[in-house]
Amino acid sequence: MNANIISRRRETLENMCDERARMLQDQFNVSMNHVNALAILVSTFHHGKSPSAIDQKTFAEYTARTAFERPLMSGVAYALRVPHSQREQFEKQHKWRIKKMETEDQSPVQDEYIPEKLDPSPVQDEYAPVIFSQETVSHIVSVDMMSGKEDRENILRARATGKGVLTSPFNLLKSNHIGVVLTFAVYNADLPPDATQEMRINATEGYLGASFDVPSLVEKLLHQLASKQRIIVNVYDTTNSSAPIRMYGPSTSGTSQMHVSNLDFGDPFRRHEMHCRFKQEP
Ligand code: WA2
Repeated sequence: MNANIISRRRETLENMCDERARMLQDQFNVSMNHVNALAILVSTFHHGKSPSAIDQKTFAEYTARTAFERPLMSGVAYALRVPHSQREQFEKQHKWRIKKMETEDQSPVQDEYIPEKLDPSPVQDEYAPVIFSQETVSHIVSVDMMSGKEDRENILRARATGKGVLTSPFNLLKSNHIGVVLTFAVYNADLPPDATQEMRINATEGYLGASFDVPSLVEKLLHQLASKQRIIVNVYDTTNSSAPIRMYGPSTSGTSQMHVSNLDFGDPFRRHEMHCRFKQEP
């Protein structure tokens, strides 16, 4: 093939890939900013007012009406920090037990992930039961998010850093689709930007989290673009460069030309990439 054609073809692939990566990154960034604003909303109107101006009904209504602001999030929820010493009082007040998250050996039908059927959480130093949720993730209400490995790591890192943090890709509850969870800590005080980890941990009231259902929401995004049929798109978590985790797209092998576009989802602890290839050889 003519060298000119080859280089034009490579340029087209690069442009298409960079455009898609930029779109995904921008939509992630606006979604993340809105989840950050929700954490401030909970701080201001739940913890900052007595009595609280937010209950489950208000939270569900507000998060449904503002869902368009978070195009890459399948749902948002708020988990309260509950030390073991306050568990009994908390459960009496809410009239339900704090439940343990169960990811394996759940009911065979995913739709039957019903919090009422879960076991109470065993004794722990502290818990993070979900008290408010968007309707789309109502199945996590009353579940202790510290009882799930990925959610727990996110909670600990969010509250120690004061930043929005991301999990590695894992299977989300109920949908069983691969996804990532974004978490912001909610504090009881306006902490100075240079607050120590210890100050942050002590000031923590709870955790505002959002789930990003990667296959369905990335598909929806890419579908909006023309000439989708021409390229194959994959998204990887490349935090561990020797063991990248595929988050989106078909499992692919082959020797056809590939372009890699960088993705920045705003958590310096994680690395992501988009890989693009043409479907057909020239
Ligand atoms: N949200 C939705 N589906 C999930 C999930 C989750 N976590 N974890 C597993 N499947 C309330 O960080 C606090 C949301 C966790 C926040």
